Amino acid sequence: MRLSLILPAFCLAALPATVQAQVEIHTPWVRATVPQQQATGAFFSLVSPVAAKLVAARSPIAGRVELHTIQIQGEVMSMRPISEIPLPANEVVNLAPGGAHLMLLELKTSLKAGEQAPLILVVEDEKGERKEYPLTAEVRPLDAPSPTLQGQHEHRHEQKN
Ligand SMILES: [Cu+2]
Repeated sequence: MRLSLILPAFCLAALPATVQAQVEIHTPWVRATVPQQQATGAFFSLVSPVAAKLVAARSPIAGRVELHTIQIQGEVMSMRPISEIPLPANEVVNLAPGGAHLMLLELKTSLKAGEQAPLILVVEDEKGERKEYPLTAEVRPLDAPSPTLQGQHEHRHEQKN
């Protein structure tokens, strides 16, 4: 008998790891820059079918890319590099303004809204195996609101970077 696999329309579909351990990456975008700006943030949502972690990223348009988290102390918000971002199995992990994000540093070009920016994400599973995910992120205006996935509530803090 043939089993039919019905996938929900949204992206929380969990396929067995043996069949498909592909991390889904949704709505990748980077914030546009002004001339001379050296750094900008990259944002997206991730869903991994198995427990994994985002451990690195790189881009041909940036000298280096860091994983950042936001710390808020009183009125002051600051960014701090972190070594990894956990991806619990089948959970939507949002990298969004005001929270964890990628920081593209030492930019080699300015980014205008509507352009495309290449990014490569490196995800490591629990066995320590790494897989790379090349993607293309849309450059959005400096004041772009962050998209949310599945109507999830999101706290947003304005960030200038
Ligand atoms: Cu940052």
